[in-house]
Amino acid sequence: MEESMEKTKTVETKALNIKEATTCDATAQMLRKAERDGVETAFHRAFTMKACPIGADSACCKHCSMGPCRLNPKDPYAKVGVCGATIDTIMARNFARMVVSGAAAHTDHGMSMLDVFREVVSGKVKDYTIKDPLKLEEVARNVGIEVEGREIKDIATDLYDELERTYTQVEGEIPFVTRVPDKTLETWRKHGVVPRGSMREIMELMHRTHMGVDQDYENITKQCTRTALADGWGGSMVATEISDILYGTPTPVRAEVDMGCLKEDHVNIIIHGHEPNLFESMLDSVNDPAMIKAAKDAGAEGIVLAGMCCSGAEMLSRHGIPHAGNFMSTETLLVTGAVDAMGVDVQCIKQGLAKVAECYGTKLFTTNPRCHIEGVEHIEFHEHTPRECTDSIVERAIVRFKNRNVPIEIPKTTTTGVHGFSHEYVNYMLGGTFRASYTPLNDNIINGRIRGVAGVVGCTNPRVKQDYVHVELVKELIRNDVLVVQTGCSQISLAKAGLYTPEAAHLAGSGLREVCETVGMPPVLGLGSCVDNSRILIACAEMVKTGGLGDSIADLPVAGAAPEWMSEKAISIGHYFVGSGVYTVFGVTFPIVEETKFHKLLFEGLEELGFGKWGFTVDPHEMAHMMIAHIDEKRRALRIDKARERVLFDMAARRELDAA
Ligand code: BF8
Ligand code: SF4
Repeated sequence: MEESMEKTKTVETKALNIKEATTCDATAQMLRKAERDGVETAFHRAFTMKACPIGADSACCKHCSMGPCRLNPKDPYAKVGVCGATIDTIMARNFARMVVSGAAAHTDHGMSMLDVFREVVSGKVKDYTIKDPLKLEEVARNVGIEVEGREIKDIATDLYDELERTYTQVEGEIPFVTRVPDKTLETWRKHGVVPRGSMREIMELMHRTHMGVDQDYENITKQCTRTALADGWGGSMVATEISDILYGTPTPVRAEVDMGCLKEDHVNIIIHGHEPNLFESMLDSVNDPAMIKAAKDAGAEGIVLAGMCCSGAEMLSRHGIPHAGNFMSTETLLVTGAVDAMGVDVQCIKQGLAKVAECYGTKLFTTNPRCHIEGVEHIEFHEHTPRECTDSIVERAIVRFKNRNVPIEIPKTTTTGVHGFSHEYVNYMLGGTFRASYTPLNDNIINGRIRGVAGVVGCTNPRVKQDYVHVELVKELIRNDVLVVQTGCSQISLAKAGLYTPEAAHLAGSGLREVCETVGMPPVLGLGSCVDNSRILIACAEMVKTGGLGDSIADLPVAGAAPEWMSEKAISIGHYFVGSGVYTVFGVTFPIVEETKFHKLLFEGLEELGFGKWGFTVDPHEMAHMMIAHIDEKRRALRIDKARERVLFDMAARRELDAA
C-alpha cells in the first residue's frame, strides 16, 4: 500500500501543471486533451528537460576541438579556455553567434521578398502585383529615387537595384540610413557601426567569432551592433516595405484571434511561418470557386483559412485573416483534430509538429527549400507558379476532411479586435487624413497624457507561463499611461486577452485613456510580424524628426521588451533596438554571467557610448517599472516631466467637475 502511494506521488510530482504552463484557455484545454490522448508537446518536454545551466549562463565554448571548454559561472575569472579565451570573449562570441543567426534569418526573409519583387517588376512572376504604388513611391523617395512623372515600373526597377545594396554592398552605408535621425547616425559613424551590406556584416561576424580571431569582447560587440543594425534597418525593413508594396500597407481591420476560429464542419487549413508569399497564394486558392465547390462536394460547409505565428500576424494585419495562436500553441492547435492541413515555410516551425500531426491525421507540409522536416511531405512553393503548391495543399486538406477519423474538440474561445496599424496609419489616425503627422503623438507625449511609448514584442516560451508575462507587463504599462506597440507572438497574447479593442481603453491610465477615447483607438497597437519591428524603428525616427523629444532615438521616452523570448531572432531584434538607442528588457533568461565585463558593457557601457542598453528581469511588474523609470528619466532630461503632472492634475479636476 505504502509503496503504491509512493508511486502515485512520484507520478503526480512529475506531471506537467497545466495551470502553471499557460494562461491561454484554449491551449490549456488542448494540453488536457493531449494528455488524455497520450500526445507529448514542447510544454511536456520543457518540463522534463531542465535547461543546461552552463549553457544558460553562456559560460561554455565549443568553437573548436581543443574544447568544448566550460568555465565556472560562479567564479568566472578563475579559469580560461584551452586557447586562453576569457569568460568575456566566450560570452561575447556566443552572443554574437545568436545575433548573427537571427540577423541572417530576417535578412534572408527580406531577400526572398526582394526576389519576388524583382520577378514581379520584370514581369516573370504574374501571380503577384504591386498592390500599393503609393508606398512604392514613398519608399523610393526615401532612398533618393526620383518619382515625379515616372512610370511605376521604372521606379520599381530603380528601387530594386537600390535595395539590393542592403545585402550585397561591399563598402558604404545601407540605403535606409536615410531614415535614421542625424544624431543617431552620427553616433553610429563615430563608433564605426553603420552597416555596409548584410552579407558582408554577417560574414565578418562569423569570421570574427571563429576560434582565434576577435578576442576582445568590446570589439566583438561592435560588430554585433553593426550586424544587428543591418537586420533592423536593413533586412527586416526591406521585408516589411516590399511586403507592403506587393500586398498592401495594413490599415485597421477587425479580426478574430484564437483556436475558436476553426470550424468543425469546414475544411480547416493553417499556414504557419514567416514569409507572406505562401500565405497570399493560399488566400487565392481557398477563395477559388472550384476549390470551394470541391470542399462542399466533400460534405464541408466551406474552407477556413487561419494563420499562426508571424506570417499569420501579417495576414491578420493586412487582410483580417483569423489568427489561431502564437508559437506555443502550434502543436496544441493540432490536438483539436480539426486541422485538415498545415502548411509551413520557414522559422519557428517545431520539429515536434510532425509527431503531433501524425497522431491526429493532420496533413503537414513543408514548402520552402530551406526548411524540410524529416518524415514530413514536402511540396515546394515556387513564386512563379505559386498556386501549384497551395492548390495541392487545399486538395489534400479536402481529402483529409472527407476521411477524418479522430474525435474533434475545438475550444470555443475567440476574441475579436482591431489589428493592422502601420507607422503610416499612426500618422493618419493621430494626425487626421489631411494633416497626417506625428505632431499629435509628440504633443500628447510632451503634455504628458501619454507618458511614453513601449514596444512589447517577441515569442512565447515554455520555460515561463505562456502569455502571462506579456499580458501582465502590457496591462501595467498602459495603466501607467504608456502607449504600447506590438508585433509577433506578443501581439497575439494581448489580442487573446482582449486588449485590441477600443473599449480596452478603460484599462489605461487617465491620460492615455483620454487620447484613446478621443481617437477611438485601442491602448495597444498591433504592427504585424517580427520583421515589422522595423515599423517601430521608423515610428521612433518620425518622433525624433517631428521635434520636441530630443535629437536622437536615445533621447526619446521609449523602451522595449521581449518578456517571453526564445529565438536567436529575438536577440538580434533586441540588439538592434539597443544599437538604435532604446532601453530593451528581456525576460525568461539572459545568456550571460553577471558581474563580468561583458555584462557591464551590455547593461551599462553601451548607453554611455550613446546607444541604448539591455535590461533583464523575469517579473512582469518589475519589468514594467524598469521601463517606466527609464521613460521618466528621459522625460526629465527633456524637461517635460512637469507638464505631465500638470495635465494629470487638470484632468482629475475636470473629471471631478463633470461628476459634480
Ligand atoms: O519571428 S515572435 S516565436 S513566430 S521568433 Fe517565432 Fe518569436 Fe513568434 Fe515570428 Ni518572432
Ligand atoms: Fe575552448 Fe578556445 Fe576552442 Fe573555445 S575556442 S572551445 S575556449 S579552446
